[in-house]
Amino acid sequence: MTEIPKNHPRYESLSLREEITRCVEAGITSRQGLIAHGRGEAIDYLIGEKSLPTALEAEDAAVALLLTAERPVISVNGNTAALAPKGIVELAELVDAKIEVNLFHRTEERIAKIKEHLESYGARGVLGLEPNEVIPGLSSERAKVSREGIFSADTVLVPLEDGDRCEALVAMGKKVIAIDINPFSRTSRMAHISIVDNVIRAIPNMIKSANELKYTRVIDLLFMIECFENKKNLKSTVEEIKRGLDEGRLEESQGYSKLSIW
Ligand code: PTJ
Repeated sequence: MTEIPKNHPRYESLSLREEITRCVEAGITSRQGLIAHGRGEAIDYLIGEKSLPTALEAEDAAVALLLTAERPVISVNGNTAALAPKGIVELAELVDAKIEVNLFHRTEERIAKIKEHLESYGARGVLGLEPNEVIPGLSSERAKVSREGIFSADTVLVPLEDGDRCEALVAMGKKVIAIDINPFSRTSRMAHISIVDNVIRAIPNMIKSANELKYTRVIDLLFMIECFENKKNLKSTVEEIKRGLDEGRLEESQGYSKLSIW
């Protein structure tokens, strides 16, 4: 592990790299997960490494959907387990969702390690080790799911997903909430609610929102869901990113405001 000086301007980002690398070494995250993380970092850099107003809106709608769902499930992969284990457990408790480990680069050993990792943060009844159903029309290992979890869920939260499973879950008639920093990904295009935010901010934002919305009347939650338009939200997100680049907010967020980099 490299010791990152606390006063380094990129402290948080570099610390996350250390954590995800540690999780690869611990057998929690896949090596491919590092590549996915790098792609996420690059897009987050363009976004200015903060939650856009459109992301906050999507996060609230997503929480409303989870709170009104009958059988909500949070799907966890190796990257999410590394970046937001504590938050996932807390959110699952708040919205009364099951947690299921579901991997693209699936090995039983890694599922067991992720389960154990989540349990160390207080998770109970984590599913995924003994899949007994298959998502129709999906040829990857992600198709293997448990009957009492993802297979029978009415709403699934999928952080850092690949588009294929998102599409297959939608085809099964489920409501899908994606957390994907890439507004152009197939996942973002396919999901019912796409949260274009870094999972490290999205989960704490959703916890805050769940604490605020948990006493809201169901009819008001349903109205919030009804008012949310995913395509419109994605379009506004892309416009906001472009505006941020034009107005130089990116340089400011990176501490470059006094430099002319173009
Ligand atoms: O643990 P496994 O075996 O299930 O594998 C997980 C990965 C992430 C390796 C696998 O699902 C994969 O290859 O995913 P993709 O196709 O690279 O898609 C991941 C998406 O998540 C991309 O659109 C990334 O931009 C996005 N992403 C990466 N890091 C973050 C992120 N989105 C939100 N927060 C991040 N920190």
